[in-house]
Amino acid sequence: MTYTLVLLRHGESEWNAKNLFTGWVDVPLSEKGIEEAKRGGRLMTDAGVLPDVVHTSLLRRAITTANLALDAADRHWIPVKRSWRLNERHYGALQGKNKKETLEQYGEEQFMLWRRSYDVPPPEIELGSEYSQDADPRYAGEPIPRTEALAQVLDRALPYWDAEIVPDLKAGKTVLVAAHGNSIRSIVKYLDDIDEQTIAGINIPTGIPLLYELDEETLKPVTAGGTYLDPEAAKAAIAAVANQGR
Ligand code: DG2
Repeated sequence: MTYTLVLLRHGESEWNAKNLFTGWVDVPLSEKGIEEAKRGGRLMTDAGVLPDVVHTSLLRRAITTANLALDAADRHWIPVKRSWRLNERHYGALQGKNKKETLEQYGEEQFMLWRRSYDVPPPEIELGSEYSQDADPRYAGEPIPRTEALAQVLDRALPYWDAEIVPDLKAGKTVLVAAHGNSIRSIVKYLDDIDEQTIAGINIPTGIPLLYELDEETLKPVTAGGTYLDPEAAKAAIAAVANQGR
């Protein structure tokens, strides 16, 4: 027997479309992102993968994506759990900056270190600045970061995985996780035992469900890397994420 997990990066956001570093800034989906989210739901229906429970971040691009996808799959009624631990990685002082301009200003090496290195975080965001979250009531009392690399995302996502997601999987529920490029990369790294160098080359497309069947004993993937429900579309979209900024 296997357990079923579906990882879904939100549809394109308005800031993805504008090529801005987003992180914890709470931006909405673009029109294209809304359509991607609905299509994600139809892909789940067509594949016969119907979630019993959904876990989301606290950011509206993931929440709206989950709502639209589940509505399209006629599963809008399932229980929902949300946590900041599934938020996008905090992009520190880069939040709100244009990716192309940042690449031009700092050069390829620094740009990619900030975007994809495992443990080099961007500079910290200034408290009280336009795109910081220190006064945001949804994070009150939580140990919220001022910047994060993927390593820190994994450190805060893993306790949530163990405490909230694993029990749902073990109860035999089909679990949908609606989250973000880098919070999903951290989960993929953990599930597939991907090393720190290799994970730099793994990108997650928007709005295409990634299905994992997990071994019931080990909770490790039966098929390494899982299966995108639209593999062809995923290939093109992954390349586009990899090339952002260029
Ligand atoms: C993007 C990821 O996060 O950007 O924060 O800019 O998945 O919430 O759109 P998402 C952001 P990259 O790390 O791919 O540059």
